[in-house]
Amino acid sequence: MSVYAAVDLGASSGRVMTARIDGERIDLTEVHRFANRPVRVGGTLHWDILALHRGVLDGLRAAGPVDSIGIDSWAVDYGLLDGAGRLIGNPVHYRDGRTAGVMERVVAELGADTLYQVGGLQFLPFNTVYQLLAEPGLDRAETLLMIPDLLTHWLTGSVGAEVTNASTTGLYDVRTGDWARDLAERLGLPAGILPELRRPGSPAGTLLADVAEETGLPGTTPVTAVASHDTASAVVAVPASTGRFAYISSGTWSLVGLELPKPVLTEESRLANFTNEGGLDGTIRYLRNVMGLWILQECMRTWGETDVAGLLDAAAQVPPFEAVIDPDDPAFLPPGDMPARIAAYCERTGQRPPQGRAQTVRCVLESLALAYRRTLRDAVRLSGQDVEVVHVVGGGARNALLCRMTAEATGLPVVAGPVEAAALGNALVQARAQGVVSDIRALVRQSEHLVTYMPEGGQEPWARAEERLPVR
Ligand code: ADP
Ligand code: LRH
Repeated sequence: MSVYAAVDLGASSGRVMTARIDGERIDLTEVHRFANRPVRVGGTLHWDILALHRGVLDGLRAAGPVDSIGIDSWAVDYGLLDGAGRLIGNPVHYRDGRTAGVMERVVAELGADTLYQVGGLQFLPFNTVYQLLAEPGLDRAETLLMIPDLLTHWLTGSVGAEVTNASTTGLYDVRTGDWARDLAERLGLPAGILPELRRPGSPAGTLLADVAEETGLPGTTPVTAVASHDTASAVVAVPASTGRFAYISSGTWSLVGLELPKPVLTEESRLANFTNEGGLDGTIRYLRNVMGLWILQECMRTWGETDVAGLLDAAAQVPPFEAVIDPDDPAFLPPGDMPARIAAYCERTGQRPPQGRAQTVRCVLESLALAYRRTLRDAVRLSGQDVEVVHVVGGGARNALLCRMTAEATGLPVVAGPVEAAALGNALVQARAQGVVSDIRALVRQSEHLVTYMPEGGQEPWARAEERLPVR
């Protein structure tokens, strides 16, 4: 029996899980979960990075002795170290407004095509490259570490840039699999701060003496670079049994797309705003960021409501398609009063705003399912790869109403689970690196309880609802 600690930090919560693997099965146990609450100070929205580090240490203590540790987190955000290895400022949240206008300026200077040919990324205002151009601490910086690399550094002292997360920066060349140093220089960014790249499965050091003391673990415990972008780890654990599958990694964001052998960098793909992020073993995660359950989370925060199951039950009872929104409208990106923004969107587009909480939730879920329908259709068209099943993984796999709507809207069977896909993918990459596992997806299929939703009812009402949305 081998045991791995998977640290998985999502935008809404962090967790430390232990994964026990006997070659036939993987059993995941949550040993510690903590809220990930951003903090606004001096007008800037930050991650509470020390609280996250504290959560990692507490979780590792709760985990007990393990064969290896791996860390994954959300993408694009980073910390900068000075020449003495000290953190310069507290990492800023990708939803902070400091990048306003930066992407537009860079696109005007370099051209969208140049950027897309190199990075292959969806144009999102918070991509690391745009954040760095709005970064006051850059002139003192010696090293850029993405969030999982920073937390790994604090455990081990080692410095490196894991590739799946590096691929979300806009400074990584998706064609060569190396940093795009030329592009960095052209933008006036110091390419010297980009650390050596690490592939998932490679060693990332052993625990520092103070970390060993704090966690009660032996200092010889290895830390392994996993597919450290949480979405990459989640895709690793998609329990697909065919190559013709799509996935929706469903949490704060919905990452909707395909796994491909090579990037799609066509003009059409750029105009459809698809991303080509790096996956395990050189695969490409060809997907789009759909705003996701973030909108529901912010509605609940606004209402002071914590019972998600109760809200979903109520939403299932109200009439369909009263109002639809484009969840990717930039109005929904920053934190705030989402019910009011949904109402404003409806008024702007000549629709009657949802009249209560259940109606609002129904509107959000139907609008997400519609966005999945559009996105998957585009992904298939742009990549030429056909799809026969949609796998929903992450916390959103627990949302039966949304899974049912997704099956209807796409006309495809939806297989829901695993919920903790990112932690599973994290642990399984460690296990594979130690030779304990060979076929990751087969092991997930054997171990996890999955629920299938068949597309009942025609796609007709979805096609009509789609016509109410702006063409994009
Ligand atoms: P992240 O990694 O982005 O923090 P998660 O994968 O943890 O996100 O998913 C969180 C989401 O899962 C929540 O926003 C919520 O909508 C959904 N969720 C969690 N539990 C349930 C549940 N019991 N029923 C329906 N949805 C749920
Ligand atoms: C999901 C995620 C997504 C990124 C976003 C910033 O947690 O990593 O893949 O685009 O956060």
